Amino acid sequence: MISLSGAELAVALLERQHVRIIAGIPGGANLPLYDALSRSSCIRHILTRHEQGAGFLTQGMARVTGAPAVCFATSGPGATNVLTAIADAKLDSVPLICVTGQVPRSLMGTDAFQEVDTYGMSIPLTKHNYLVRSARELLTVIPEAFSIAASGRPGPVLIDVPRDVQLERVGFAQWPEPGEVDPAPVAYDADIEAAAGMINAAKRPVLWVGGGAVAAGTQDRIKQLAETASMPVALTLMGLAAMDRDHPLCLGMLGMHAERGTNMVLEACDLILAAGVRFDDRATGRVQEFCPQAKIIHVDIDHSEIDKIRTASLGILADIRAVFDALLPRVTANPRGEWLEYIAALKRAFPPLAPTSGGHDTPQRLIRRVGELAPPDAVVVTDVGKHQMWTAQSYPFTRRTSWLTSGGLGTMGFGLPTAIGASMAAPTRKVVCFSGDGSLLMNIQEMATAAEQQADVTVVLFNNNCLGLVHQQQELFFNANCFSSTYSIEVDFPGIARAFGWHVRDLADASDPDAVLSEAMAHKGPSLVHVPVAREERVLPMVPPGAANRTMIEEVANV
Ligand SMILES: Cc1ncc(C[n+]2csc(CCOP(=O)(O)OP(=O)(O)O)c2C)c(N)n1
Repeated sequence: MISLSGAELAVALLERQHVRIIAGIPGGANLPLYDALSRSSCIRHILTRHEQGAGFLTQGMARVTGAPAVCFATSGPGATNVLTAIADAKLDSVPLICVTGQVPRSLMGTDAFQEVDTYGMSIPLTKHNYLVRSARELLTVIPEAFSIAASGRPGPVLIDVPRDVQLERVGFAQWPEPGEVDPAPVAYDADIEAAAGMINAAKRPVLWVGGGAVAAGTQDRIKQLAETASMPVALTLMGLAAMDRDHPLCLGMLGMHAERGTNMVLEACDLILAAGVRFDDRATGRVQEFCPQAKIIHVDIDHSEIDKIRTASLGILADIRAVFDALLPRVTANPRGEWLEYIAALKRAFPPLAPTSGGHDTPQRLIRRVGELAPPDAVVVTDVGKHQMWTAQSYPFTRRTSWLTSGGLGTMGFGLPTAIGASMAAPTRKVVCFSGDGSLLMNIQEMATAAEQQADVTVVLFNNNCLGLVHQQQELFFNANCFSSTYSIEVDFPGIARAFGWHVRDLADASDPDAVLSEAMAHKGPSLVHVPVAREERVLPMVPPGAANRTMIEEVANV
């Protein structure tokens, strides 16, 4: 008979799930868990400076590996602080497992010290959540949580464990099996046949892929399918690393800040093979006017996505990789010369605004240059704002890039802790984080965590001393009434980073910016590259929110 406390059991079950790093912050309600964790011989704890930082650091690990990763938070403020990272994981389908402490069962519902209804608050933000009522329940809850987080469409799971449950002793004869990924649904052969027939018959097909296709590991198959059928590939924000940016059939990103030609190609296509996309409004624009001439084949592992926004001509519920494997031998090679010529003409009429070579005179060219200096398998992270869209438009993504951005929730503050987590999970890979001054300040305390861990993270900070993307929207859509989007003091970011023990380089006074950038990129350990940027640097084109994707604003007069 094995006899353990609930806390010891929880830690042992996490070890059996091959968890090797947990990020978090201790407090009264999870101290038994921390006490048990201190005796683990294989799990390392990363003490962040804020629970939101712990949540995003954990997301960084989960996003880079595709496997569930775990964070801890205490009850009350610990739990409320981590909720943003959980919501973010839900919208971007990230297998985050959050274990929170709760007040003892006898105090629940009494407004006890640091009591909030973590279970209730997390229902709409998680894929699944648990309130554990006895230590014995942990034997089923923890393996099940790992299985749910990683199976089908991945997502966050929260496990709330009252303090007295952590202390309760439990005896059991046998360890449960670790939670595994459930088998994915399999497509009907008739649907694969029908999809292949539709692709073969199409004159102007487009392959449209998103985060789901990347999560399914379909990068090589996307290239094969595109090349066989001469089917150009449009990418959502989350799908940007699904194809080499410089491949001739890669159309880049569609939607609000697309390549202009890409949105026009989608206007003209007669078939879309949409794989692992969720028809998000930032991608489709006014959805009634999205791809007006196209039939839609929608492939997704989550049945709730099919027909959710646009009714598909053919919906296929299955693992995208298996679907592409089944499709490839049935798709006939076709040069589609007329279609590719039409696309080339569109590209000539609407030349890409993204640079094709790196430089230092604009943020976009600098991003391209950083990409040239980084290895092809770099982990590229962003915060949220103009810098995020510039990166999406200009970074030379390859099929080996890991691209970590807050696509669904659009959470400022995502970048730094996520980048630290990515470097913890992939210590041999280069991690670059493009950030803005507004975003960086939202989780800047995690610079201390990065210094402590000697995380190999290069943060490229585009400092325009304003909330740039909001400022741009006010310029465009609120008669340039730029209220509350500029700062009246200039924060000394290089000074702050130095105080946290970071390596710092400033392009403000660099006589040879390329040498400075190259040296910063070669540095091992946390490093900041400070890049002053004019407020007038805009993200263009821009489709006004709610408008059709063909309605692109291409220039703005300075105000
Ligand atoms: C937590 C959070 N609050 C508010 C917003 C709304 N918002 C979107 S972009 C943005 C400005 C971002 O500024 P900065 O990080 O400096 O980047 P820039 O746009 O200047 O590149 C704001 C406030 C958000 N996305 N996330």
